[in-house]
Amino acid sequence: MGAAERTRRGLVGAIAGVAAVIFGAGIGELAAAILSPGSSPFAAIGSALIDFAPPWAKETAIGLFGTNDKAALLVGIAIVLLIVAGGAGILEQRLPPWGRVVFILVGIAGAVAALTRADAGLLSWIPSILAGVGASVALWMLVARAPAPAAPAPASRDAAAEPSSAPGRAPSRVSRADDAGVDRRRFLLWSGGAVAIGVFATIGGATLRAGARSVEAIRAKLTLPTPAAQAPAIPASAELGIPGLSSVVTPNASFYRIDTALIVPQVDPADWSLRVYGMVENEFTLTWDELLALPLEESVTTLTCVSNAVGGDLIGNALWLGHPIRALLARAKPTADADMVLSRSIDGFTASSPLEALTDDRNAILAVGMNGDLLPAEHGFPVRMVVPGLYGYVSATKWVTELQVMRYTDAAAYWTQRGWSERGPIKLESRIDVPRKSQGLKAGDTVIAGVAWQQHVGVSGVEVQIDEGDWMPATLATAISDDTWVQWSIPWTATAGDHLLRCRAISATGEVQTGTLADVVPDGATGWNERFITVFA
Ligand SMILES: Nc1nc2c(c(=O)[nH]1)N[C@H]1C(S)=C(S)[C@@H](COP(=O)(O)O)O[C@H]1N2
Ligand SMILES: [Mo]
Repeated sequence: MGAAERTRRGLVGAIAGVAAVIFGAGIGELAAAILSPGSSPFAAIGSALIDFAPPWAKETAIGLFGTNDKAALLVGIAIVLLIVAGGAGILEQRLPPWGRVVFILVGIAGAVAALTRADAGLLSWIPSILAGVGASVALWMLVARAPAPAAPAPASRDAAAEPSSAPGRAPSRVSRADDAGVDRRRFLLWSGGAVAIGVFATIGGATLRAGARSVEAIRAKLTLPTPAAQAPAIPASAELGIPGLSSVVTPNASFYRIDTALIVPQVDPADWSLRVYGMVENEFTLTWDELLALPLEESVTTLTCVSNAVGGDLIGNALWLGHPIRALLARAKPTADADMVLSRSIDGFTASSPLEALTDDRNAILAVGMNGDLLPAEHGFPVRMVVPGLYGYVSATKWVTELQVMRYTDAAAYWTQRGWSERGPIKLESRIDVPRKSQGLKAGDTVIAGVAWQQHVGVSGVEVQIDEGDWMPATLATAISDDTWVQWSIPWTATAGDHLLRCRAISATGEVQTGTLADVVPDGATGWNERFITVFA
């Protein structure tokens, strides 16, 4: 076989492989939409990749799984799959049936991944297996229709040598070159057909799934229950109103989102329940209606992600509505030797919170409302936890369905298994928000402003340093409470040239924010936020 012929055969194999995989993936997505949304072969593989992320990805992993990273992950999986598909097609042409075997193996891998999901149903393996089998049958059919090599010279062939009365086949009067053209067109037609079916099946699946988003419709029809206890009105002086400064309450639409869920869990409140069990005298289960019948209290609490780097934006402040978890635990009666509550989400995520933080006088709540609305789906609808003073990964379980009272020595939560600390009290931090840009500031009177926080401890002051000079006290806005961040500002007469701005907070207990840099792993970053800025004349 010449080099040109080898390339041609390779190309044909690759086309067959890619078309077969698009066909199979489409069948899989459609089957998943019908059977169970979580079992999409794509989502199953993506979720498994998230859970089994290798150590080098761990470092920033909690911060990584924001919204954009999930899209990037899916695109990445698609690209890898297409490359594997092309390779398998080439393999199938050279060494049948090994290309088909590759597809079956990928399908099995997807099925295993789907079955390992916490929300896996009995049928979760079916879509991936259908996808694998579908792709392999398509590959087999396409390769069987691969165009024959073009003959070097049509004239060298003797038409009479062809069996002139082969059953079902008219005596060949066309030249071999024309035959090749017909072959090629037929192959491309079949390949195109496979791709078209795959694309239509994918679109069909997506449409079905969108229709099945009935949970969103259910959510839209619900109204937030009236609070038994309202939060005190937020003082006007809590908001400095400086352009570019983060607003003291973060709107839901711009609230940071961090979780490991590739597909946002769709939980119908009617199906929701919370099981409180483990080392308790009185195990019980709470339904949505039972929860709403309990007194719901408003509170304002700032949530922070342990992956928030110094100066980062994985922090937000909201008005929550929920029932105190300490009341539920009082009803459950933990035994004396318990020291931890493992909260579990419907998708298998777990967080380990100190029993004490959920039973002391702080506002640890089972929240149903966020900023006057029901929880948005991506923030945990219908029910999540909010605990002042603890990073989200050890406390803020969204789509929460279980509270298991236990001991730290008996279990490790999701991120603890991945190298993060088992406990995560929030560290004292502060951030410069304005001046925002590192370029473009004009010399003259301006303002430096930002936010500072150490939830449940509180902030008593913020200091700012310009060009390594003396630390100068900034003015604090009124803090909503010790459980929230506080805005701060300081006037600055900016002179032309390059400047270095720093800020540090002082806690309510007198602790000065350390300048020692610590990475986000294993229990949160420390260090001063610095801003380099060029001021123009
Ligand atoms: N079910 C579930 N809950 C979760 C997580 C998760 O991955 N799954 N991530 C936690 C982390 S690390 C953080 S910082 C907060 C973020 O909450 P938000 O997305 O509402 O801002 O949710 C927590 N709750
Ligand atoms: Mo987090």
